[in-house]
Amino acid sequence: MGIWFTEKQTENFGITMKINKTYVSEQTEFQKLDMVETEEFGNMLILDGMVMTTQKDEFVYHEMVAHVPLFTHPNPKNVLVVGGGDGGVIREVLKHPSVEKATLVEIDGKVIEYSKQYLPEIAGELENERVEVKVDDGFMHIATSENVYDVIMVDSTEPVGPAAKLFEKGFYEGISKALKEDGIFVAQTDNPWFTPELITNVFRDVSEIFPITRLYTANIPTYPSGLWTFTIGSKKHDPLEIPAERFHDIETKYWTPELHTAAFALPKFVGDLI
Ligand code: AG3
Repeated sequence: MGIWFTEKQTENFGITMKINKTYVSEQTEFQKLDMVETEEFGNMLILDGMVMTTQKDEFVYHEMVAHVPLFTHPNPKNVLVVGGGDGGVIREVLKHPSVEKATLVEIDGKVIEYSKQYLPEIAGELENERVEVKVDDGFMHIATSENVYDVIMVDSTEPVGPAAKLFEKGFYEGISKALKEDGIFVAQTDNPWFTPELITNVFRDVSEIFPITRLYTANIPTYPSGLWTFTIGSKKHDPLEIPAERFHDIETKYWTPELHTAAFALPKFVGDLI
């Protein structure tokens, strides 16, 4: 039998996993944090009852958040990750040799602490010398940054609790200001089955600020519906017009140069949302 965990993804639908062990179950200053070992997906971080990452499928999300914008920019040097305290996006960012500095601004220091302890192959690069980790409010960090970043990645939770303001138009305006003149940003924008309006609204808001706005998807089995979306806002470089020679060799398990473009081919009902 064992113990089973269910994330209620909607009022009437959920995903259920067998739990072998609970390492941490704690109310932090910002959210409920659980770190568990699952039978099927390895160690897993849960925030406010929602699956954030698992050892088995984390590579999909982290590669797709990092490599799509980083290959779209011709020479990304200064990169910011908002949220993402597990360190997975940072690990992927560092695979790009042009990146001189990657700053992580995570509001909840406990996410960083427990990820280092229980998700070492995800969080390991947080100690890298090219990385600066700040335990701080990403919204405020953006509001006080001007013309500094080449690429910004928003690796947030869902638009409830501490991350709610990271889905508002004012935040995207701040991101635009924090980016350099040819900057690019990407945000995780949930799934088209249960949160279609979110995708529509974010896409509209971003396209009112950025001349190039694009939506792409990836398959993430432990997230609601498995079909995940990401929204890109770019001032100059189009992710669909990348010179082939820009793709340099990196070690990945999901991202490929072909997939970089294919990920923007949307199922009809998803394309109809934007
Ligand atoms: N951040 C996005 C997770 C959203 C999942 N939603 C859910 N389970 N309802 C992931 C953080 C990984 N670095």
